[in-house]
Amino acid sequence: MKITDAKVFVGGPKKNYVTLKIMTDQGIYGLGDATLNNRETLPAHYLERYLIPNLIGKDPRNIEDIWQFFYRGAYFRRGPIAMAAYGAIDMALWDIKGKLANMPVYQLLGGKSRDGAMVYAHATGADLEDLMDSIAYYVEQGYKAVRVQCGIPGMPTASYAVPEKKGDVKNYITDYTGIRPKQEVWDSDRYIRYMPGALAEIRDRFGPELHILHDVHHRLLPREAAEFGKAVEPVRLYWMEDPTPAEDQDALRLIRQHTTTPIAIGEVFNTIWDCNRMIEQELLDFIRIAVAYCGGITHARRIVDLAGLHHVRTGFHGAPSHSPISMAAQHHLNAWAPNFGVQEYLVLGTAACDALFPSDHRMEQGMVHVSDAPGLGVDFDESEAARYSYEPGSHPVVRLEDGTMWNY
Ligand code: KDG
Ligand code: MG
Repeated sequence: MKITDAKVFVGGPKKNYVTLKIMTDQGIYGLGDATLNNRETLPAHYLERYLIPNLIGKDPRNIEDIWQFFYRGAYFRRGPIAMAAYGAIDMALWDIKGKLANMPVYQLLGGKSRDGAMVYAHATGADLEDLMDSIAYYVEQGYKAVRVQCGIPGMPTASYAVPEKKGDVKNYITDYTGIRPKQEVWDSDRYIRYMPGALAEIRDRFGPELHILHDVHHRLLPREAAEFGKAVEPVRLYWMEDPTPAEDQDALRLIRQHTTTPIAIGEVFNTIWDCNRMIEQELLDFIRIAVAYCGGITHARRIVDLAGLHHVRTGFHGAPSHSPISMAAQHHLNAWAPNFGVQEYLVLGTAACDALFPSDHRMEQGMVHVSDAPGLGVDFDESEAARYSYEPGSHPVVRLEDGTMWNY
């Protein structure tokens, strides 16, 4: 069996999805997602220019060897752009293998460990009252877990994932007005003074059963994060996400020594080498990698297995930038992983997105039920894809009030 061709498509409904389609001499094709939010054309270019010419003629069943060929063969390894491109190839090859075996990918991984995988929604508000309405909306729909973010009184601008005005649903992931970023102003002190009380009010209002998650988005110093984690202990958060910038694996030790609030980290990691020390030293509770820019199913599974040895559960990244293809790859891993925790899940659920990526993965009452179709269980409609093209966008940048650059 041989790979005969592969194509890359960039675009989607209000998204720059990077979709890879690998064709074979047996008429079976596989789909992968190489979307790297706001840097979408780079993995696309890497695939088209460097990787696809080396894929043609290879046997698509040799998933491991193809992964190693690209990773070890590159010399300049790792990094989000390369790992997103390898990840798309890897997903597409698992899709092909599943179609060949006439089995859904979760069966090839070892079968189901659960019937449904718990997901969490994003609730947001310009202020606490606005956030309460947003949480209530998701709770009424049956979600068992909700991430909560709200505006901080006195903060000069809206902060991470928070709308400027009450009732606004902010597209905080990407601003499509161009590649020059908007600017947010941040003040850790105001945040640490306000947010623990707000989280306590949310717990009082929604009761003990709701899983409450909160994303600090890399904004605090280790000592501040330790103080924050300690202050929110009575709320019993499901997790405190990205308390400090992710590059420093050892920073988590100080936080850990001071608080039992669970720590989730890893949405910017690309390889096992970005997180092996923190996992082995049990400095985190949830690993947030994304199959999309972590080298695909082959490499993500290695991280999940290492995590499982150290009581670390999964909480895969699932921001709206992930296309339904990599979300499907995660649904299969979530169905299998013995150490599954929760899946971030943003309901894009628009008719346009469903038309571009038809699938029968189902989300009901805050649980995803994986499709039993062979392979990844998602298709891609090329005639729909022809309606879209790349639109430049960017994340905001963050500064302190005196102008110092800070972490988005
Ligand atoms: O592209 C960056 C976003 O994916 C990120 O800001 C979202 O932190 C995020 C999350 O937890 O979904
Ligand atoms: Mg996050």
